[in-house]
Amino acid sequence: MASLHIDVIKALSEIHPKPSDITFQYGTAGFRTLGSTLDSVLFRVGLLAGLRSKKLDGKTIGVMVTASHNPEQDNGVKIVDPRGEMLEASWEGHATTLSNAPNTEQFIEALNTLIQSTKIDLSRPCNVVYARDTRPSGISLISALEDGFKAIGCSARNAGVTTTPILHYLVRAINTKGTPESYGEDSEDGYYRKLGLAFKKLVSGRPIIQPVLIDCANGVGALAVAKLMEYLGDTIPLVLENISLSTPGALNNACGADYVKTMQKLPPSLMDHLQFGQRGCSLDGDADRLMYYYLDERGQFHMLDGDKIAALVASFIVELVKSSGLENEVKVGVVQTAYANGASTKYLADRLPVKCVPTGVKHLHHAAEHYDIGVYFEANGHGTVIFSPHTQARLAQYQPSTPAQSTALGHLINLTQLINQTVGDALSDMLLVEVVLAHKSYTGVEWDSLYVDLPNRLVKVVVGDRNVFRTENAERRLVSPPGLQQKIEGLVQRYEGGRSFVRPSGTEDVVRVYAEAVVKSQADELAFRVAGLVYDEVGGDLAKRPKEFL
Ligand code: NG1
Ligand code: ZN
Repeated sequence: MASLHIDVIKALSEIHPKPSDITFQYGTAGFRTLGSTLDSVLFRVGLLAGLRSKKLDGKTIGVMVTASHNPEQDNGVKIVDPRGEMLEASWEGHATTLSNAPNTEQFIEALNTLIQSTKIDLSRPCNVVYARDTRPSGISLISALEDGFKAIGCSARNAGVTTTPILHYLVRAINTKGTPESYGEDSEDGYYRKLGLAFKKLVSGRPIIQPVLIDCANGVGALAVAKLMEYLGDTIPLVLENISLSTPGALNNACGADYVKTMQKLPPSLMDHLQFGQRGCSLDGDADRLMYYYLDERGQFHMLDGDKIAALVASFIVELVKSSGLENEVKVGVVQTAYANGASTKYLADRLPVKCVPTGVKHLHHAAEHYDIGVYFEANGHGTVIFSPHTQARLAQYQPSTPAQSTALGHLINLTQLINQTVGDALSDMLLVEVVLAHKSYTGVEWDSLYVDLPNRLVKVVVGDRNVFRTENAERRLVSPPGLQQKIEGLVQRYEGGRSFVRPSGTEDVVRVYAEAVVKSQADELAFRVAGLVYDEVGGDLAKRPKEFL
């Protein structure tokens, strides 16, 4: 029976000591906190990824170093399972345990416990592929990670500086190479080629696409979109903004998808760049979120968020399935979270099955797998479409009986190639949106008018311990602290079209409060009053109570 190389692990672990005053947690988006505190975590994740690969008989595991839409000084790391999905939930706990072992000795003990409890055969090979976004702290964090790979002795492929979705793509492509399920060439170029080719086929014969402005959030998306453009030819003119990768502090600062969604306005840097009526979109720092928008002729800002993308894309796919003659056997469904705008849920539920799940991509992804074609989007712009293996096989062998059916079938097959089915992908989603708009001859205006968003407001409340807030019913009701839910409902009743819910964040030490109402000022007021209830509940200091929490 092979065993760990204790001497090697010891020596390397001593170079990456755990800070004594920090407790780490592998949350919904992996580990995420100040980049300067993460050295030991990265080293340990290196070993954990190696063990995960051994456990899965040498399948390639992905490791992505990023803190997505968070400020530049933050960083993070998450592990990607062999099919390109998020790490299996039961291993999140193992990651947390390993990261918190106070010293080398106890870290090795924790490793041994993990190996025994999960029955890992150390003689198996291990393979990983890893990448980082453009954060300056990523450079040294990557070398800590590489020390972890060295300590466990795994073969590691460096995918360099790239987007999160490209890393997910690579993981699936490597693991399916040479099999009937082959996902594509296992290289970054292979990814661009696959998307570019599918896009060209899908827009061929459609009217010329007007230039789209892309806010790259001063992040890695700027590099990726520039490369993608080489494979798109002249099919779609893209104008890149916020591409300063070397300006300190610029990443996600007053730009990017999270800024647009939270502030519900145009990033100031785009003010004189976006023409009236022109479509613009914002990526986040690792290019897995996408928010669209346009300015109308009065200069008013219209946001087209993840819910609007879901509505556009799901309706289009339903139409294609129908036109191809497959509507009785291929069922399309949508997955959302409680943050989905109530108007979007109504629009979608009138047309197809809609499921609501707790926040976090893994919940959405897994629920979407239950449909033949599952469309999932978070309101913040993270989402994708997944086609079940059975559906893909059916599309491949189906014999259409009319030319119209054949055209629709061709489009569906091309969509399976255009869409990054492993995870939400801003680049792939942007091309998908443009395909649908081109097919429907929609501008932003027609797309926006599919339904009218209910005014809404999202606020956060800083509390001592967010774990006292527990929820049920896909996070739409609080079960703890006792009595608080009734108070919230009492308030909600007083607002026309009122809806509000409270849940602890999975990525920050805060409680989030969401509210909707028919009128914007009422949505704001409801959010702040519920936030006030939350604040009072946790015994917040009245003197420090934010004054807007009425
Ligand atoms: P938390 O912090 O749990 O609300 C946020 C987003 C999620 C998801 C994760 C991962 C909102 C309200 N929440 O989670 O949807 O994207 O970050 O990045 O947008
Ligand atoms: Zn992101």
